Amino acid sequence: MSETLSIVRGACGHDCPDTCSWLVEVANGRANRLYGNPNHPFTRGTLCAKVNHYLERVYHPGRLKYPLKRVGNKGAGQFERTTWQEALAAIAENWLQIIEESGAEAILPYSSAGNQGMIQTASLDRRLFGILGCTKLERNICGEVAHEGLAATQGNGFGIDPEELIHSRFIVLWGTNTIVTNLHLWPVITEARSRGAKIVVVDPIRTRTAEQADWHLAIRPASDAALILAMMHVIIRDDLVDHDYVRQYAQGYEELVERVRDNSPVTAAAITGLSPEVIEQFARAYATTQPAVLRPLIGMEHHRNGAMMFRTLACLPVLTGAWRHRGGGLARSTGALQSSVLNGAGLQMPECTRADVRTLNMRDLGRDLCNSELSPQIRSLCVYNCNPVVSIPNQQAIIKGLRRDDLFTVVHDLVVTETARYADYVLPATSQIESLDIVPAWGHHYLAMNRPAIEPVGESVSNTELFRRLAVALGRTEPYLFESDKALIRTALKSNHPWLANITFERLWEEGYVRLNEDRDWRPFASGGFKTRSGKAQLYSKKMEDQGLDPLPNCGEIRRATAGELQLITGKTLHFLNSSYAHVERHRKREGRLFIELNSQDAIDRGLADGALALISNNQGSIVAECRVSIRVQQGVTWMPFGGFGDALDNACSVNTLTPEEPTDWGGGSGFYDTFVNVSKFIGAIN
Ligand SMILES: Nc1nc2c(c(=O)[nH]1)N[C@H]1C(S)=C(S)[C@@H](COP(=O)(O)OP(=O)(O)OC[C@H]3O[C@@H](n4cnc5c(=O)[nH]c(N)nc54)[C@H](O)[C@@H]3O)O[C@H]1N2
Ligand SMILES: Nc1nc2c(c(=O)[nH]1)N[C@H]1C(S)=C(S)[C@@H](COP(=O)(O)OP(=O)(O)OC[C@H]3O[C@@H](n4cnc5c(=O)[nH]c(N)nc54)[C@H](O)[C@@H]3O)O[C@H]1N2
Ligand SMILES: [Mo]
Repeated sequence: MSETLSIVRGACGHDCPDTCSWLVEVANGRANRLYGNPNHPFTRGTLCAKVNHYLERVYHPGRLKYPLKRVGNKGAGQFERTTWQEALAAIAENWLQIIEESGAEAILPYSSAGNQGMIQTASLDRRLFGILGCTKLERNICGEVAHEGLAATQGNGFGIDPEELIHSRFIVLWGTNTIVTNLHLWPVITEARSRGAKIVVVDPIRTRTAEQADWHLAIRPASDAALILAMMHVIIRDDLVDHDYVRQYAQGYEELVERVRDNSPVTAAAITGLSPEVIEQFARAYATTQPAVLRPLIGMEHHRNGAMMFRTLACLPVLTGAWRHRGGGLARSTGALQSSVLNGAGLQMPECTRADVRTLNMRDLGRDLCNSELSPQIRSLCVYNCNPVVSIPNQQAIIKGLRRDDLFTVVHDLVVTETARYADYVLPATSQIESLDIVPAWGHHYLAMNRPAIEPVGESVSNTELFRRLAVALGRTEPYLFESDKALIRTALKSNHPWLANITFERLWEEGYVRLNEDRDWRPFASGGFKTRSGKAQLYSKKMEDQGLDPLPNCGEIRRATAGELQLITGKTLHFLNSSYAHVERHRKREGRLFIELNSQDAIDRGLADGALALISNNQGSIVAECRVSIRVQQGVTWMPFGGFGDALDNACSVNTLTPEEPTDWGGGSGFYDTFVNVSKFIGAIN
């Protein structure tokens, strides 16, 4: 029999800035190879340490092939196979009863960006839960705080195209570990370096990226705004201001001058742990080298004062006029920009949702599930595109809530995740090579189409298909709840934005990816154009003043450890993608046991040696991890990997056992990194 071999163009759907373009070789219905598409200008044919082995995820023995129904206790992970028909009927019956007895707000749909394809992230789900009147979810765990912080100064969260960094001469990677988390930007940066650019990293941890940089400023956590205020002090004192730019395009310069007068490098040194000389040198180098670009991602936003740090950071390129220069300014997520081009509202149809429906913040899941005073109490949870037991703060509260006998939990995922173990029904989801989508990127300006390469494995269904089936089971008849994936994609592309002109479904289908139509040399704020009410950058913000906030940039509330405690930073790892891949042996082996990195002095003070087991605890819970004495961390700060290390040490925990539901100053995010812990020798056996 002759083989039918085809190569199918697709795109990675993981929650990552790179959105790699890939090719899948399929023979007789089976994917045999998946590799990077060499033609994609940004991802250039390379995939990351995780996605290089994506087919192990697709064909993993633990992959869910049919719906499961719980037979054991919640958390025991005991399920039996059931049919789609039975599962859907049971879910619909349960939900209709809840709606009748408590109202639809007692149902909480809970999702994030586990699949960041546009229609699989947010389309039919929003329409269905909207029309039912279920509780709305504030999805602020990633990106929103940074966006809101920048918007306070700029009016929006836009920045330059990261590919434009090639033109930069001074690149500051500010709280981002590019080599691990944003791999394909690194070649752009090294190319800029070969053309003479200097690479600076501002990070409390000596990350892989910091090691590769020309200059690493090992700042104390959450003190960045103090550094930035002192930089502005130097820039103003030494008259390195672009007065012409500031006069034309900024508001509040005089007030800013007053604000930074006392924020000298000496003052900032005491807060940041950097020497006054380093701060002086950094400020002058930044202001006198053009084009200079700031590249922050997630690091700063996971602190209590996250939004204020971004608001303050955004003042720098205004003061120096860096926005004028090609490759200058600030380059953060391109997500908001891509969203503004595409027709997300057309997909989600917010008009389906009543305005008076309550909203809960995803950060507070544990607290809300355990809160019997909530009116109405959460009686059912529907989780998809997310694994909150691993990724949301206060893990033990989430688990306690999920154990409630009177909570009906449905999880749709590819495997029985840490969250799914507590579900009443677990429904099988397709992988990226089994479903259709368009995938906007938050790390560049290309829009991709992901074509399905194989049939769904087993009885798995995509998110959109799940919500069509649920709509039928619930007896809904509105045609917009049943739109096909192709129709949804056409809706997403239906926008009058010039950057989308001539970018059609057919073209994406044929070419796999298309660059948005913007001018290569697009400079969002070269000549003003800030999206604030006045059209000017807000060094002084009347809007913030009206909201009762400080109208000027400041340090925000910096939390510090009390005696004996250490500040715990948790971050992304090379072989896991957030909570994902922990079940794949290869990746698990590479990441090894859960560990904690301690500075040598902090280790000595606690009688801990390299390789010893440490007990890490605070008032929320405790966790055991292997101690690594490390030069990466400064005294007073520790680092642990975030991800599904679960039973690596037989203690079914993630670092989020220790992180509190600390809200950020504004933007609604989580102060994950303002976690303080006691670390001591672990005595006893692990059971
Ligand atoms: N302590 C600490 N906590 C953190 C962070 C940190 O740095 N430290 N980072 C935070 C950040 S930035 C983020 S973005 C979050 C990420 O947190 P999550 O969104 O929970 O993590 P992911 O692993 O990206 O995706 C979640 C799930 O989506 C599933 N999934 C993938 N594709 C599909 C699909 O098509 N359909 C369905 N139904 N499911 C699918 C995956 O299998 C996975 O189980 O974690 C946050 N939590
Ligand atoms: N391999 C891999 N890649 C990923 C992910 C993954 O899990 N694995 N996750 C994806 C997701 S969802 C996201 S959001 C991105 C995130 O991409 P990054 O933002 O690069 O992610 P992190 O590794 O959390 O890096 C944040 C850095 O900020 C530092 N930091 C912490 N606090 C402070 C502070 O107060 N000031 C400063 N200046 N720095 C600070 C941390 O030490 C860390 O090195 O990565 C994406 N890419
Ligand atoms: Mo994220």
